[in-house]
Amino acid sequence: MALVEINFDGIIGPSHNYAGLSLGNLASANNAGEVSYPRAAALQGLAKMRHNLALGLAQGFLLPLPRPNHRFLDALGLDQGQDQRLLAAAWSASSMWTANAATVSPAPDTTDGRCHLTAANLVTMPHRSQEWPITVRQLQLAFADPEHFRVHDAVPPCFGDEGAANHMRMCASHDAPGLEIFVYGRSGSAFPARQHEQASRAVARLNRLPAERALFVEQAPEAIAAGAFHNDVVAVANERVLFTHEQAFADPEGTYAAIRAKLPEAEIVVVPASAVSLADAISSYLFNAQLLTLPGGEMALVIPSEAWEHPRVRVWLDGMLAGNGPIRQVLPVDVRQSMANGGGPACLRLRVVADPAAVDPRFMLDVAKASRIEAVIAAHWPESIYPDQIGTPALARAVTTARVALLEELQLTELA
Ligand code: SUG
Repeated sequence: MALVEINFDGIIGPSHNYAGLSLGNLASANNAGEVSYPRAAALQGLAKMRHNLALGLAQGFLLPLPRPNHRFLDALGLDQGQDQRLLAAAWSASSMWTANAATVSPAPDTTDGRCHLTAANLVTMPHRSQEWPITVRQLQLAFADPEHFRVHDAVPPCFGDEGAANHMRMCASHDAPGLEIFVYGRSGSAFPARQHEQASRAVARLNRLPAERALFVEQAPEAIAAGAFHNDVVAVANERVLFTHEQAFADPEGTYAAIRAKLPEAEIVVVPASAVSLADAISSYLFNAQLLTLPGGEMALVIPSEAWEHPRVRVWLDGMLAGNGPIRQVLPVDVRQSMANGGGPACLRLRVVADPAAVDPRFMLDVAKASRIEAVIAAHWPESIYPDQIGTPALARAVTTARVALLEELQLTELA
């Protein structure tokens, strides 16, 4: 059985829009009220998946959730118009950011030798708190084989959990036992801490991680205050490499020492604030990157084009590439529609280390299937959404039909 890293990207849903719903996510707030382009957004997402396929990597996907979410509206006693923000919450395509779908502990790390996935409750933001029940149904389909996988419901809503966005796994190679780093926040600034320590600890227990394979680390409060609403906006890890901003963790030196104590081969690449400030890191999304091991063994960093075009970030990246560090390639991708809501390349994917043959093949991507999905998007995804279209029956019909067309194409109508 070959265990490899599979990236499951969220297909960007037909209701993708800019409603400014995420307090503490500066891009979401700054772009509130803009016109969105769901078709272009979804095609950008597919192009990113194709880019990974072309690198020779295993690629999967998760489907958009049904929107508008009538159950959510009914449960709040809303029919139309009384509360534009809650209405927009029921229309959000936010499940595209699958880094927040679940926390994944691969089989080599767990006491029962299965890959565990615990769905994230996402309770801090109303528009995201509705995602997990349907996400669980989808994960149960994709990872149905009980010999290889266990899917858990989200932890109770008293503790906020945002999934893999606040979780990093380090290891000698993907198929070897690893160290799982859970990064939680404490509130205190103008913005909420979306990941609670108790949630992280519960996820580690549910995922059957032995104590020696888990590390719990506090996120720097100044990072949250600067707009790092998830840790994956300021740090990313892959195998033995941690790529991090100097101000990501409350106790950076203590964190690096704890990692090295548990994983002596760890290589920690720290970007100093003097080269790239927290504000630059957050506006460019340098760290919201996919740090990938290519089939030849080299590591590549897939960054948003915004980071490549940022003058100070570019200087730092050019210096890194000219040096002798472990990250040998930088590959920019265009995910601007998602970026405008605070979602870069790393937000758009959930990493699962598993044997691709153990996954339901309907959730795995190849080039031919990418073309079929693109054809459905081109035919059915709205070209644009203006803010005043949210809540209208015409748009509700359009986005519902679009999703059903995709489920039919992929023979996944049990998710209808
Ligand atoms: O939860 N944006 C998402 C972005 C998630 C990014 N994920 C990671 N960092 N892993 C969020 O804040 C904005 C939606 C809106 O405003 O309409 C939004 O939900």
